[in-house]
Amino acid sequence: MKHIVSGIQPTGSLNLGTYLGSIKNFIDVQRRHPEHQLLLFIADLHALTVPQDKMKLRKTIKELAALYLASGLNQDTLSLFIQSEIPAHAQMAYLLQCFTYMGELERMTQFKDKAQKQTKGVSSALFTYPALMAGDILLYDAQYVPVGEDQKQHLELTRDIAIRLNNRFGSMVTVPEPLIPKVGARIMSLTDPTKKMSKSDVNVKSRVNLLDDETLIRKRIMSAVTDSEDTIRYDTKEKPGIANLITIYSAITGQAIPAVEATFKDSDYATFKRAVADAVIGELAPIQARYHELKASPELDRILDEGKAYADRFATNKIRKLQNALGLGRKRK
Ligand code: ATP
Ligand code: LTN
Repeated sequence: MKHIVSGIQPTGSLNLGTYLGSIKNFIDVQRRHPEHQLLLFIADLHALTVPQDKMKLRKTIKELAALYLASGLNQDTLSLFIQSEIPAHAQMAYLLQCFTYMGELERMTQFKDKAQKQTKGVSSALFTYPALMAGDILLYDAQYVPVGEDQKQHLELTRDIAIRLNNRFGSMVTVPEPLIPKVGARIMSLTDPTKKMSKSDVNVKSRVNLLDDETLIRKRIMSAVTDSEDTIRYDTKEKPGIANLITIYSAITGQAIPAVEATFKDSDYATFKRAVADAVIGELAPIQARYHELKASPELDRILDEGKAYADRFATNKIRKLQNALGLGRKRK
């Protein structure tokens, strides 16, 4: 079975930006590669590289798993699991650190950005994060790795490490290819449409969270920052607020941007915003219903157990193969 692997960090509530930019992309990747198994995991070990609150972390892990499932991923070709439940991830991270150079890690821009934001000291795990991520991917011989543009550098390092292992030990791992959405919908903040919609924005009015109720979604969209021109056209420079609402509407309905402009050319902003709110509510309502159903049933744990069993078997074999090649311990089958 060929594998596609990706991880998501359990560090906050999912919002419309992550849904349209990331979850929808996974669904699309599954549709384009029906012969591959998608191994999707909640990257809780990655989350631990910066301080986390125990109760919040535990809640977010389950919430994320249920939301991803509720969003319409095809379960026939999906293994969903929790990273820390597979010991091979931490083992592989250590082994790969022995094949990753300081200079390579020092070049990682995400480390530099995240390290700067830490007020109480920077953990060494934040520095070695890319080796953990490389392990996540190489453990499963992933052929493709769907990620956002921000993860491109980590993927390049993963490929370098894979090639290094193969040069040293023969064919040890598959060299993965990133799948980066080309024109992925970039959803902007509702209060400052020049910034992306983000879960770490202190202003809660800047986003729609996937679990917000209908009244709140309507309120957020109706009060989204726009301009005073009162014509609906796509212009990210002059009219970033309206352009963002057009992008949201287009991403949800599947209508191309010019078609959205044409539909609303005679509408005022209030009418257009009502239509965007209706589209968002219509998209999220079935996801929320399924989410609550999953959270209340044993199905979620069953799915996570199945995902864990599939991943664990594959990953344990790979670790053993690498340990044997390295001369660690006693030779094992
Ligand atoms: P943070 O606030 O910590 O930067 P975030 O809200 O940007 O977090 P991430 O967890 O970094 O969310 O993003 C997960 C994935 O979702 C990434 O692949 C990213 O490209 C995508 N994504 C996040 N926000 C948006 C957005 N506003 N529009 C499109 N895609 C997004
Ligand atoms: N670093 C990624 C999450 C992540 C991941 C992975 C993605 C961890 N391990 C393996 C793809 C493959 C992020 O912050 N978005």
